Amino acid sequence: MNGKSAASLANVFIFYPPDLDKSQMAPSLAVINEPEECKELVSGSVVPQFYVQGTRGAVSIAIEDGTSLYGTGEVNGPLLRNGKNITLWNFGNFRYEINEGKNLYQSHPWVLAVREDGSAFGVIFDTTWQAELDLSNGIRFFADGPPFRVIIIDRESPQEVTKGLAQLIGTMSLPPKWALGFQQCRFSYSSDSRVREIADEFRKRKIPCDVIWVDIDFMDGYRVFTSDPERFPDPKATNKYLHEKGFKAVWTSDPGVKVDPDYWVYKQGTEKDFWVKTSSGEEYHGNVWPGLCAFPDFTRPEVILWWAGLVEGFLSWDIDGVWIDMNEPDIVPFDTMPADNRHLGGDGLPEGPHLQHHNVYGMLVARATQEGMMKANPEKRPFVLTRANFLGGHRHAATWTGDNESKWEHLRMSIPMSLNIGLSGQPFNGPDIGGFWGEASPELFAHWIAIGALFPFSRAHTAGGESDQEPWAFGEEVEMVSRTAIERRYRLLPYIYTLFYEAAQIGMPVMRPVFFVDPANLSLRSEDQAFILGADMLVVPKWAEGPQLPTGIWQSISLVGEDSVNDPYQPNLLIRGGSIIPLGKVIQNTTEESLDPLTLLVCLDENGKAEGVLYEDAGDGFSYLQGEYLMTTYTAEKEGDKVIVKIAAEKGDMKRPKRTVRIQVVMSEGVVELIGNEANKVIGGVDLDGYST
Ligand code: NBV
Repeated sequence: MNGKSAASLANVFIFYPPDLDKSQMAPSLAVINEPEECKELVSGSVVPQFYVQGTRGAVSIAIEDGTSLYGTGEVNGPLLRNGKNITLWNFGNFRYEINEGKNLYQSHPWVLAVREDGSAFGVIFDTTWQAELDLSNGIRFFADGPPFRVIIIDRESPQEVTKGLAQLIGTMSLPPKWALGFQQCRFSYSSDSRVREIADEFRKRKIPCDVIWVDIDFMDGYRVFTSDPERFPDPKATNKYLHEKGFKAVWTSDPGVKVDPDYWVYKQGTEKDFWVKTSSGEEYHGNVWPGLCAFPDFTRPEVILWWAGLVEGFLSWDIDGVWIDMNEPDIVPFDTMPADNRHLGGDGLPEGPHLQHHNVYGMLVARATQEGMMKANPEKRPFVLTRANFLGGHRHAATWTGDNESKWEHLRMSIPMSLNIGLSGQPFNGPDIGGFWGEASPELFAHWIAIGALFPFSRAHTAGGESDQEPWAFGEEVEMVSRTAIERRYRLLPYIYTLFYEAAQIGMPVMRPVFFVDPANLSLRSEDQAFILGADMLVVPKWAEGPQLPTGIWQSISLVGEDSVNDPYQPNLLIRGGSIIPLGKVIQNTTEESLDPLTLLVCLDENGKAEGVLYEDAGDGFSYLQGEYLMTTYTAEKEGDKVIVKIAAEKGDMKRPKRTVRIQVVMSEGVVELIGNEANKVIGGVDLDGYST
């Protein structure tokens, strides 16, 4: 899927402005599979109008009445983007407040438009320059740079457009399974002993958790890739301790390198002349955590290679994942480097001002980091988390939505934010659970973790100086709520992992808007309190006010003994009629065996049928690419009083594990269970005698 090649893609059209000299066009950093140029337009398809507004290249696209707009990347506000105006200029916008929150940490020059009849089109504005997207009157886009091309995908549904986007910009690679577990962070666990304490608490209290994060205070004077000799004297030993307890460790890094002639990273970068320069050719310095910093020019391939080498060294501490922060780049206070700073480029990427390369700076740091991880551990799937990114950057890293605040408004907003990021090509994302700035009340934290445990990326975090936000920090009741929420996630992991496989294959988001169930149903178009996980599980938060829910059969389910309908905190989880959802058992982390027993949760449609898929593999490494996986399609069908559950299809070379299979048929009257056996194609027949279904 990922790789430059001319591809003939259904209903994808490229438009070039008349004054664009294609030979001068910078290679696209977003689009990696070049579609063939379309010579003839299909009648009725969308045609962009190019024009110049002042010094800016501009495009406008008219939309029919009743068209709903989405995507546009990481943005605040509601799911529906009609009427919104955003700036594409990556920005360390803590609390999402500065510039009225019009630009956040990432830029996605992409709009998904769903017409009244449920058909859809998507638009890529293929430029990296600072830009503005105005959705107040159709779709208008203005870039502070040369003319740029526009790519339009016009298909029968938003799902097909989303897949088309992935055909052009590539898909994420399959993450290691542990990265889908629950994760705990804070700014900062200040010492090796505090990290160990946190890990011990999770295990002692039996709250499942896969990852402990180590934030900037481990560094020696905030010098990236160093550790403080007092507080973290032996990072390898810290990680060994975590590994022995079944945790993975993610440590942070920043692109700003302290200007210090005695610091090896700064010395190397200076000797090699790798720093970004000012317009007059001097080494540019800006203030970040360590004080004055120099910034690697990541537009240069040799700088990417050098940084990848540094990351490789960093991983010799036995780090499992790398977190990249401040890579907009964020320069304190509230700024970035001057727009006329120079980047040298290379490998086809043109030399140019920061105004041109700013929006991809963070993405290039992510790319270098991912390459470094691959160099260090070629046999493992890399896990990188980045704050800044650009359309297509999901190929290099997962993301979180930056510095939110512990307030209701941001808990509510986290859902449309994550949905729109998912609709912009990045399936692996989520907010800081509990909120970063400020103190969450026990009530707010309980609600936040109850929903946050169901996001694709699920990590609790908080800012320096704020009170603790671990699941037990708010007393017994919230601890219980947290445990239930996280246990629910762990039971759902086989389903979530299967969704990630789908995302890696065809680019479907893991967390999807409710309107995906029925794109022609206009009443669902602005629903952004409830969402669906994959296609089969509806998630309705307890605080949702008048949510617009899809019609059809949806049955509430209980995963760990909770009452999904009446629990005051846990969102109501509903399974779609016609689907089979695979569940594991509650485990404390993903190093434990989860699929014996395997539970198949079956909910029949009005014709008495259901179908679902389970994807399994080693959970890490690349043997799955050689066929070492097992993908099973299960079907269920009502025959007389019995529901017959079968293996309808299987793919992959992995041997089917011997395990117990619990079939649970969910009906309005309750759940009927049968223990089945995968030794035969028919796993079991559940007797529904006495139930009406
Ligand atoms: O590294 C410290 C923090 C980090 O915890 C947070 O998640 C980032 O968004 N970082 C920002 C830098 C300082 C924020 C005040």
